[in-house]
Amino acid sequence: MQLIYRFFGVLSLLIGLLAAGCSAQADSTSTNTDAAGGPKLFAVDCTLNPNPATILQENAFSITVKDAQQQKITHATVTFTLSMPEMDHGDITVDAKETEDGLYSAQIVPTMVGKWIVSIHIVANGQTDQLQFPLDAKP
Ligand SMILES: [Cu+2]
Repeated sequence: MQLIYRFFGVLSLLIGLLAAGCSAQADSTSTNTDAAGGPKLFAVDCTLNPNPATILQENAFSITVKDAQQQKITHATVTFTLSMPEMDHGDITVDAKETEDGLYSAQIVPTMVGKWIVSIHIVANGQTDQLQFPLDAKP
């Protein structure tokens, strides 16, 4: 029982940290760690504008990708996949474009109000990493 409690304690702390990353001011960024808690290949700063996201319109979602030495990672292949963890109506995947060195952006369009997860898939230098960011979508 105690183990389960601890697990959820750590999990909710992690989710809290990740949520803080994307629920900060629309024009601010913050650093997030690997959701899996493992050794992180890439450090990601994430920006959502507007924040919270607005449904049925384009919202700019951007990430800066760096390595463990804080060097920007260029020429990565980055996709964002939106899903609603509490529902089962499919995923929306978009390819992010590198708009400046190490900065990858795409427009995301949540289709309904509620809690969404953006799964960020990064392939760079022969390595793959995946991070998850929760976000809220409002009318
Ligand atoms: Cu839904």
